[in-house]
Amino acid sequence: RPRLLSGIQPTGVPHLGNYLGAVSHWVRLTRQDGADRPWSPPSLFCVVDLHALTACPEPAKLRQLTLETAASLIACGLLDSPGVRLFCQSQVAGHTELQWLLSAICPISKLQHLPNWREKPYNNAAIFTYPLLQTADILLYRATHVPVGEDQLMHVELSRELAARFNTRYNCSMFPLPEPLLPCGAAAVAARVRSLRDPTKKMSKSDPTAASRIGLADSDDEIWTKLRSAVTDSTPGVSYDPEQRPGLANLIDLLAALTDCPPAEVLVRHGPVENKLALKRLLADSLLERLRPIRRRIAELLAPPDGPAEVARLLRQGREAAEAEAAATIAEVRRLTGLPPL
Ligand code: AQP
Repeated sequence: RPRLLSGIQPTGVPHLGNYLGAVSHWVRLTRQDGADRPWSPPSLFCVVDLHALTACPEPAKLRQLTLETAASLIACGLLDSPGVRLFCQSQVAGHTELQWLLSAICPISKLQHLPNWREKPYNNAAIFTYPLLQTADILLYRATHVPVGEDQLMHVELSRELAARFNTRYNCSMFPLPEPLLPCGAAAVAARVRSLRDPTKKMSKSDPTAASRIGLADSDDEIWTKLRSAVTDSTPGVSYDPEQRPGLANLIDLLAALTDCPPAEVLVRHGPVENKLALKRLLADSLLERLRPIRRRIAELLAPPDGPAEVARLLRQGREAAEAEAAATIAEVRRLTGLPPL
């Protein structure tokens, strides 16, 4: 039966790319109700703290960001629909066990072909093998659909290949082949939100330049300062041309995704947009309207005396649901592979 699963790394406060490319899509998908809701509960979302270890974070920083990431997802409304659960990856033991079993059937060349380990500035074995952990994250819950941004497509493809390989090797139909779900409709442009400082790169939590991204907890002033200085080009006026004017197209794409309007029409609908500053002002208005309630809710969830107790409670509830699913998969996988039961 269809099952949704996705995750986010606590490597920084989630940014507009994470929000438009992933989290708001998760919220939309889990809100499909009545006869239209295809998902078998629980729909699972996790803060993938084991993945974040590849960047060797300070322990206190990792603890804080795990909490802030969870609070950000809750503030975006992720847990507002029944049957949705959020948990912390490292608190469910099956992820690493399944990763090991999958590493035993994965050819080394499959990992060598993935670009990330060459692009990241870290030198550790986990940066090479983490796509296997990502596959385990998905297969542990026998997820069928994985809503992600464009940068994750190759990793979901690996999980399809390994699911098929496992099924063939052990002559079973243990794992469904998971499918990626990219944002669609007007939001499709948000599958790859670009850096505000360098439109050839994606917006990223780990970019050392804070002005390259808009964080979900940024203040009004921070948002406006970053937007005002967003890199565009020296051609006068405003037009939508992703090839020739990628910086400007990124801003138009953001406005399109926020206002649910195709990018080619957004300048007409909001027009006339006479110059780049006017476009940035329009975008700032839409962004602030969308992000202010989220920022307020994040602060409430993290501020004592009530939170982070509420965040911890919701993570506990999610962990219980995830553990039940994970235990069933691990028991079956141990049987199939010839390992004794736990
Ligand atoms: N720029 C982006 N545009 C659209 N979607 C994005 N995602 C990430 N960046 C963009 C999507 O957000 C989800 C969670 O991502 P992640 O935290 O697991 O890791 P990531 O993809 O590596 O994101 P970052 O922000 O770039 O983190 P760092 O800097 O730590 O590597 C995923 O679905 C992703 O596609």
